[in-house]
Amino acid sequence: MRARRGIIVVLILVMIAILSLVAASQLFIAQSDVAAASAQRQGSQARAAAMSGIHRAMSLLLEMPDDPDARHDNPDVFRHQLVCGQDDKDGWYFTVFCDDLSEGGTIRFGLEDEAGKININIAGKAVLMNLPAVTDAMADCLLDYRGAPGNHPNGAKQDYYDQLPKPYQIKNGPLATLEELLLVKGFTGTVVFGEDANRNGFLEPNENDADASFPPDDADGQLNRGLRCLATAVSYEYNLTNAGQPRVNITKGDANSLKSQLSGRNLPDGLPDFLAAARQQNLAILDPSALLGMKLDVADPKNPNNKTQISSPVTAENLPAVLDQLTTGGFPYNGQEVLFGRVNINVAPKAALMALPGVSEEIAQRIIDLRGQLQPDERTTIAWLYAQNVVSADVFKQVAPLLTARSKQFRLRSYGYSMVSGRFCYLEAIIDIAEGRPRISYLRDLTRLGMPFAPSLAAGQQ
Ligand SMILES: [Ca+2]
Ligand SMILES: [Ca+2]
Ligand SMILES: [Ca+2]
Repeated sequence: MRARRGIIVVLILVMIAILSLVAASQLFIAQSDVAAASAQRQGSQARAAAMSGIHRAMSLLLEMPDDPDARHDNPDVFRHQLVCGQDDKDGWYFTVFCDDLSEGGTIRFGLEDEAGKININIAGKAVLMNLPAVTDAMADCLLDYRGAPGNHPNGAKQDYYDQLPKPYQIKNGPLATLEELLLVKGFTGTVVFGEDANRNGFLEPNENDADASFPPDDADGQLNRGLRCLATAVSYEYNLTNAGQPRVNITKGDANSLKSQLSGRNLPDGLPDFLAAARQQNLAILDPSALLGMKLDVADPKNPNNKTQISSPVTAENLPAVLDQLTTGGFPYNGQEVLFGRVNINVAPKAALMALPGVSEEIAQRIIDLRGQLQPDERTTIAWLYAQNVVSADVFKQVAPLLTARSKQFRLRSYGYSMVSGRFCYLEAIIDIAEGRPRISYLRDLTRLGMPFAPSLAAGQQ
């Protein structure tokens, strides 16, 4: 009897032990659920904070689409901005930034103009080869990859890609993103992204230790940023005047219809007659800049053997109106015309300017020095490049077809964070304002690259 009672006591004790174990583990599960929910909430808050940075950039572009100074480095709008909460203890912040390409620069608090870069879908071989680390063979491979016409002796056709361990089709068309360059033979991660593995604009120890750790680098104490800040796949604009009117195509229609289209366009006296005469002769004018100093032999209608020479009335003074109003055509799109990949002379960094034909380092530097002194209305066309004697008429005519004075797409990185939790979100976006209203045309989560920099640096506390 006593033995039975003893067994019952032991059984009861075992049951109690099991029940308390179950209770403890339930409690543990409940606690982990709370922790997971909190982490998830903080992750969503970090993402919401980073998205707020992108939306701040969109509203600035809506208000000031044509003010490069307002968007390029504006810490009051983009640096350590409180999104929700009260202060450093419970607040969520964003910082919007991009690379500062000036000598010794790290980051600036603003946006990058995609039109300030060389467009990899438009650039010819010579321009591509002027980009850092792009060889003759790499330029040929890119031309082959995008299906550019012509013979590219050092390129790679589909058969090369068919023999890769994981074969893929080449695009035979424009690349959608800069990252797509990584699919082109020769364009390695180092060429495209340089040494900046975490894409934060700062040189970290692993980015300056040669091959001791990823990424590969040259340990020279300088951050090579690769093509990322100099090349783009997404720059375009509608072929419109600054007032938003379609430009007049001087290579289309007969002489009379051209003349009637040109009336009321505020063009120099005599230019409609000159263009009508050129049209009558079916003269190929490749770009409105060609009208600078152009001469034309015109036959006397009564005596066709008697020819007189007429001169284009386009000069440095009236060049802005000529370039704003006239075109030699764009790419048809949605019932309008689009110009792809023109480089914005008002914002392009030095290395992008130097990739253009006829632009030496000295000229690139002069462009940069001078554009900071121009009035906003002088920057509305590219005419200042010639009117201010930065380049000769010959160089201007060579380079003008590749240039614009506008930007319509902007790249930025937005970092959302709290000062205490250690949670963060790191996004990269492209905002497109070509249609007027800003829209996000590209969004990529870079959070896996790690924290771009400590929140205290964004806050200016170190
Ligand atoms: Ca870095
Ligand atoms: Ca390294
Ligand atoms: Ca280096």
